[in-house]
Amino acid sequence: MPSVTVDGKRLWERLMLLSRHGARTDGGVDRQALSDAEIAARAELAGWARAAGLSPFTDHAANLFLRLEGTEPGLPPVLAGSHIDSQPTGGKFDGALGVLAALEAVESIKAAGPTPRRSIEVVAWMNEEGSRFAPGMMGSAVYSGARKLSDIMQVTDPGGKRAGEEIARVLKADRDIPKRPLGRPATAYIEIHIEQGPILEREGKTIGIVTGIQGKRTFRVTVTGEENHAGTSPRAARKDALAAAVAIIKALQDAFWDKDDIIRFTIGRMIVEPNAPSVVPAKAEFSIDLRHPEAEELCRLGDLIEPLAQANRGPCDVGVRQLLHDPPLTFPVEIRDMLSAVAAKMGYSAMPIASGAGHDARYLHYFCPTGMIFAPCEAGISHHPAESIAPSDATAATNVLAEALLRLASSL
Ligand code: HGY
Ligand code: MN
Ligand code: MN
Repeated sequence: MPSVTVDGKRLWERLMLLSRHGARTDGGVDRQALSDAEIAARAELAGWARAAGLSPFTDHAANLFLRLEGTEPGLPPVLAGSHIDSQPTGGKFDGALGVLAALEAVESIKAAGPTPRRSIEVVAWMNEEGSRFAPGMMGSAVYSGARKLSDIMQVTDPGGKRAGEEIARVLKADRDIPKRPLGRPATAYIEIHIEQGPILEREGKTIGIVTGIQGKRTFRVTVTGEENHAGTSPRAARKDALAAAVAIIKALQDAFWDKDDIIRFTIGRMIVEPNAPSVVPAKAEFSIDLRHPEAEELCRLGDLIEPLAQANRGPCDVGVRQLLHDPPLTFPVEIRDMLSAVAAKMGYSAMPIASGAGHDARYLHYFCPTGMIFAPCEAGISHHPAESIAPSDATAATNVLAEALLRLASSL
C-alpha cells in the first residue's frame, strides 16, 4: 500500500488561520466552547472541507464531522480528530493540531487515491476543555454514551448560560450543516495531540505512541457562611466562608503532597461571594482537579476530600460534589503496535509515552479501538499562550496519521 505524503505547508497555514478565531494579543487563543469564536472556526473548517470534497455534518451535541465517503459507505467509518475549543489562556495547537492534522491526512488520502473501502470522518468534539462548561469532553462523552445529552444540556457556565441554549445557538449558526444521529458505530478512532509535557523534546523523539491516559476525578466544593461587617463583626462571631475554604484547601494540599510528585492536585477556579472587600465572605466555591495513574490510589485520594472538608469547615457548612471520575486507561496494543510500525516504516524516531492530560480519546476508547499520536511541544508548555510546536513535527505526526487511517479504512 503506497504511503500518503501530506502537505505540511497547507497544514501549518491552516493552523495559523484557525488561531485567528479567538486570537489573544499575547499570541495565545481564547476560543472557549460554543463561543462566537468557535462558531467562526467551525464555519472555516466546514469551508475547507467542502472545498476538498468532504461533507460536513453535525449531531445534537454539536460535534462537527467532515466525511470522506468510502467505496462501501454502509461500513462504520474510521474517525480521526480532537477539539477546537481552547482554555481561556490557551495556545494555538492544543486540540487544533488534532483536527487540522486529520483534515490534512484525509485530504491527502483523497488526492492520492484510490478511495478507501471505509469512509473516514474528521471530528471536532464539542467542549473538550471544560473551561466554560464543566466537566469537559462533553461532545465525545455524549457521542460514546458515557454521558446523557439531557444532563449536559443543563450545565451552566459562570455567567449562568445553559449549555443547551449555546448548543442550539451553534447548530442554528451551522444552518447549512446537516445533523446525524449521535453515537453512530465507528471502526476505530485515532487522535493526534501535542504532548503537553517535556518528554519527547527531552528524549529527542518526533513521535509519541500514547500508551494510555491517567485517571482523573473532578469536584466542586461549596462552603457556605454568613455575610458580616468587616469592621464590626468579631472573629469569634464570624462564619467566614473564605477562611474555611482556605483551611480546607490547606488540609487537602497536605494530604495530596507526595514526595514522588505523582499526584496532580489543582484548584483552578474559586468564586467568592459577595466578593466585596468590606464584607465577610458568605460563600466560597472552588474546583478540584485530581489525577493519578493508578486507579486504587485515585479512589483513595478522592475519597479523602469529603471528610477533610467536613473536618476543616469551622462554623461554616460545606458541600462536596463529584463531577466526574474517569479511571486510568491503556489503549489497545494492536493500535499502538500499528502506529509504531507506521512510524518506523516512515523512519521517524518514536517512543511509547503515557498521557498526563485528558483527551476525547478517553471516551472513544470504550466505544471503538482507539489510539493517540503525540507531537513534541516546546518545553512542554501548554494551556498557555506560549504553546509552540515545530512545523516539521506537525507534518511527521500527520504523515503517520494518514498512513494509519489508510490502513484502518482499507481493513476488512
Ligand atoms: O485538562 C486536560 O487534561 C485537557 O487538556 N483538557
Ligand atoms: Mn486538548
Ligand atoms: Mn487542553
